[in-house]
Amino acid sequence: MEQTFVMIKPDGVQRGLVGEIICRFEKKGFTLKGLKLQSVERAFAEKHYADLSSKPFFNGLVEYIISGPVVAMVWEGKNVVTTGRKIIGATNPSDSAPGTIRGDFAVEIGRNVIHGSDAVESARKEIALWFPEGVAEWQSSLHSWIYE
Ligand code: DAT
Ligand code: MG
Repeated sequence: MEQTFVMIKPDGVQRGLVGEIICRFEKKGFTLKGLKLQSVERAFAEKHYADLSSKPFFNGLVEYIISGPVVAMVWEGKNVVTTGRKIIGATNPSDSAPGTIRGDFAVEIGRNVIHGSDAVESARKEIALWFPEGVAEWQSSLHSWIYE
């Protein structure tokens, strides 16, 4: 089954949005496979965002990610990468639809509360980076009520 990496950024943690965000993925029917609160080092944040290292906002982005603890998660389910991105909403909260996490809880692109992998391949890389110890193996007892 497909997995994605989701991170609640330091603003989401500081603003007390952890429960609300987990709730949205849980209620959708996705399965939580990994979860930890963690402060990350600069080099680790740079590795996570390596693809953006040439962007003018890269340094600010890294400063933001290391400014406080984040909540790193792995969620599993059918099409969870694409659907997870829809639950999260557009990168710039000015464009994120109401009902999405960024649409409901963020105003600025540099404080957009949450990260979600953008493709199955990047999800695989990000899960390996953030959860080198591996994730839990379990199946929800609700599985047959969510999948036909
Ligand atoms: P996303 O987080 O939606 O996958 P991304 O991977 O393009 O977006 O960029 C990673 C983060 O970098 C994004 O969540 C916020 C920040 N960012 C992106 N574009 C930006 C810009 N033009 N100005 C400032 N920050 C930006
Ligand atoms: Mg991205």
